[in-house]
Amino acid sequence: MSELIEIAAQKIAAASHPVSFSGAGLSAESGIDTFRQSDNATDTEKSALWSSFDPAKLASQEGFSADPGMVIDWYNWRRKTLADAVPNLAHETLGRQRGWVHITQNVDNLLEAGGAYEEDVLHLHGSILTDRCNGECGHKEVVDLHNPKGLRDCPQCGRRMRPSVVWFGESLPTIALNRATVEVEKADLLLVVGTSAQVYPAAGLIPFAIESNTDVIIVNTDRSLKPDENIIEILGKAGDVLPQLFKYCF
Ligand code: BJW
Repeated sequence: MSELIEIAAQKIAAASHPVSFSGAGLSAESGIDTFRQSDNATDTEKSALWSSFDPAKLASQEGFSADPGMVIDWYNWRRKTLADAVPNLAHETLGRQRGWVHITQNVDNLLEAGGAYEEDVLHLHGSILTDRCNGECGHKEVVDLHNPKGLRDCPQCGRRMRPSVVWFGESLPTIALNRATVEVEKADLLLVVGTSAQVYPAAGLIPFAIESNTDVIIVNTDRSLKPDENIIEILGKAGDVLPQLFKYCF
């Protein structure tokens, strides 16, 4: 493993257009639950969000129509956890790098809190820090994470307010997805951290990079992708592994 880390660290130090692509595992060590529990689940994953909740009921327009109060309560419970969370060593390591673009599926702000510039972070699945109108009027509100408002109507048009996140069956934000695609196309290195790579179109960025012969380094507590000769896979916690991978970058 230390040999793999050494090879990966040298590739990271030499990259001229490096891009990171992260998922829930990046924030797991900050106390934010992941979504999916693998067969070899670690302690952090044992509390995976959807081992106790049904995703279709919570992160979809159908679920919101069926029980909007439950969906808002679930998001507000997650918001209160995030309110007290602090960036972990993985966020801080990535956040300190300049010249990197960070594509993330995470709806938290821990990469930015770890030092990344807002303009360098592309949130493909939106943000839990704001609410928006579930209709078309475009009204948005910043959420007080410690004291989020419950189910309510949009003050502008009367439709329901909802979190500004991307639910199943909804389109990803066009600007972020287009820019992510361009950045991965230009990248000479893609560092994939803490994603099960099961949710599309975001997960499609990984095969896209592999097909372009971009070096791909994966950091995950569990095997998440099929072995491929263009992939270096490092098994371990992001907060342990990333500081080692960036040892030549400080
Ligand atoms: C650690 C660690 C540590 C733990 N260190 N590692 C093609 C094929 C099949 C299906 C589809 C397809 N294209 C589209 C679909 C449908 C669907 C989809 O992908 N379904 C799959 C589940 C099969 N996709 C969609 O619906 C998307 N929309 C869409 O395609 O629209 C099309 C359209 C076209 C035209 C008009 C309209 C629409 C939208 C997807 C939205 C996903 N939203 C969610 C919820 C966001 C809001 C919220 O937060 O509540 O996003 S789902 C959830 O999964 C969340 C995450 O961002 C996303 C990805 O999860 P992630 O980050 O990978 O987390 P986990 O938990 O799965 O994995 C954690 C990993 O970390 C694990 O591997 C651990 O081992 C590891 N780990 N601790 C390092 N310490």
